[in-house]
Amino acid sequence: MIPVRGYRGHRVAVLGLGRSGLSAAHALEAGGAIALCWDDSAEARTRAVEAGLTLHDLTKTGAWKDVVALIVSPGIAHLYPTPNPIIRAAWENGVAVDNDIGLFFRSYATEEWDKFDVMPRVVAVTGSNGKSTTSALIAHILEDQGKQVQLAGNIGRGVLDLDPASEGEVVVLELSSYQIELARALAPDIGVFMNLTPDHLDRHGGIGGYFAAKRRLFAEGGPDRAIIGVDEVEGQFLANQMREKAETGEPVIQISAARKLSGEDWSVFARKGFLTEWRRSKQMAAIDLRKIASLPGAHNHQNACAAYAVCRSIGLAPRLIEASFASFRGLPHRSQVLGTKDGVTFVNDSKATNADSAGKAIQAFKSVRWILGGLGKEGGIGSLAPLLDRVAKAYLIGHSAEDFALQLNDLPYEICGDMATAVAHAAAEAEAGDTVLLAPAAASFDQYPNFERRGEDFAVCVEKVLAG
Ligand code: UMA
Ligand code: ADP
Repeated sequence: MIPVRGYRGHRVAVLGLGRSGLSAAHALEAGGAIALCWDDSAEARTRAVEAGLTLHDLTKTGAWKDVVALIVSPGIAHLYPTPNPIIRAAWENGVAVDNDIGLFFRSYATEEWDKFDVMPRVVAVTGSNGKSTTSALIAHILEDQGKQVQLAGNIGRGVLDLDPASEGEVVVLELSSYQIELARALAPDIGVFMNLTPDHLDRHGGIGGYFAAKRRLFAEGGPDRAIIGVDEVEGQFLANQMREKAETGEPVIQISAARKLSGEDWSVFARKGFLTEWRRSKQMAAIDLRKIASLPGAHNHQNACAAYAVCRSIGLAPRLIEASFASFRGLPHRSQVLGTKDGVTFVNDSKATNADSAGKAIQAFKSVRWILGGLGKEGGIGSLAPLLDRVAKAYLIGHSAEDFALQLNDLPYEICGDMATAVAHAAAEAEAGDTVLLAPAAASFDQYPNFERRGEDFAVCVEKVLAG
C-alpha cells in the first residue's frame, strides 16, 4: 500500500467503496488521515465496515464540517449525465474533489528516493481500446528483461494498493478517461495515448469531453515522453501540440497501425505485420509480428508499437523487446484463442464491448462465425457494415439481438438468445478454416455481471465442443 501524503490529521471523505474507494480509504488512514467513508449502496457500506473502515453519511447536512477533500471513485458521475448529489454538495461546501490517481501522484515519491541511484518511473497508458493489453505487454517485457515492475489502475488493481517504490522500478498504470478527468495531480514520466473512438459519451457529454479528459494526461501531466497513436485526428492534434511545446529533445514518439510514418520524427509503425522503428530519417529496427500468436490483427500490432515505444524510452534494445514479445501470453477475453477443432478456431473477445473493438477482432480473423449482442451502445453496429464480407454468419444473443439484426444488411443471421445456443449452432455450422468469434459489440450487463463472466461462459461452452 502507498500511504497518502499531505493529509495527516485531516478529515478526508471517500465516496464509492469498490476497489478504488476501499484502497483509497485504507491508504489515507495509513498516511494518518481520518477517512470518512460513504457509498450510495448499503451493501457496499456493510463491506466497508467489515473491512474496518468508518462510515460517515455524506448525504446529511453538516456532513462537510472540517472535511478538506472528497475522494471519488471513477464509476461515479460528477458532471454527465447528472452529477452525483454528494459531489455537488462537496463543491457547494468548498471541498476539493480528487480521486485515487491524484492521491497516488502526490504520494508516490518520498524522501526515501534520495537514497536511490536509479529513480522509479511511472508509465501511464490511456486510449479507447487496447489499454489493458498494452499495459500488460509493457509490464511483461520489462519483467522479462529483469526490471522491477508493478501494474495497476483500470486493469483491476487500485493504484494505492501498489507497494511503495523500489529503486529503479517501473509502475505501469492503465488509466481510463474517468480516472484522468478527476485527478488533481498527474505526473507520469511516460504517457501513452493509444487511440480514440466513441465510448463513455454519456459520462463526458460527447466525444469532445471524452477527448478532453484523456488529453489532461498530457496537458496537465507533462510527461517527459509522449507516445501517441496518430491514426485518428485527435492523436495527430495531440502529437503536434506536444511537439511544439518541447524546446529540446524528442518528447514525442508517434505510433500507427495504419500507415508508414517517416521523416525526422521518432516513430514506430506496423504495416502488413511488420513493426518498424524510424528515427532521424532512418530505420532503426524491424520486427515480424506475424509469428506472435498472442497479438493477432492490426489492433494488436498497434498495442505492440506502443509497448515497443515505451520500452525503447526506458532504454531496452530492439532485440530484447522482440524476444519478450514472443513470450507474451496475452490477456483473457481479448482476442484469446481457446482452441481449434477440425480446423475451426474458437476465439474469446468478450472485452469487445463496443463496435470499434469488435470490428478490430473481426479483421484479425478469417471467415468469422460471429457471436454478438448484449446491451448495445449508442451508435449500434452500423459502422461495421464494411467488414461484414469477412463474416459467414452472425449468431445474436441478449437484449440488442433484434436491433443488431436490423443493422446486418444481407448477412445471414440467427437470433440465438443465449450463449450456449449460439456456440452450439456456430460450432455445428462451422467449416474448416472458420473462426467462431465472440466479439459482442455490446456491454454484458443484460445477461452477466461483467464481461469476464460472459467470456468465461463462452469458454465453458467452447470447452464442451472441443471435448465432444
Ligand atoms: N457508487 C456510488 N454512487 C454512484 C455510483 C457508484 O456510491 O453514483 C458506488 C457503488 O455502489 C460501488 C462503487 O461506487 O460500491 C463502485 O465504484 P466504481 O464503479 O468506480 O468501481 P471500482 O470497484 O472502484 O473500480 C474502479 C474502476 N471502475 C470503473 O471505472 C467503473 C475499475 O475499472 C478499476 O479496475 C478499479 O477502479 C481499480 O482502479 C473497471 C471499468 O469498468 C474495469 N472501467 C471502465 C472501462 O474499462 O470501460 C472505465
Ligand atoms: P481496454 O483496456 O482499452 O479496454 P483491452 O486491451 O482490454 O483494452 O481490449 C479491449 C477490446 O479492444 C478487446 O476486444 C480487444 O480485442 C480490442 N482491442 C485491443 N487492442 C485494441 C486496439 N489497439 N484498438 C482497437 N481495439 C483493440
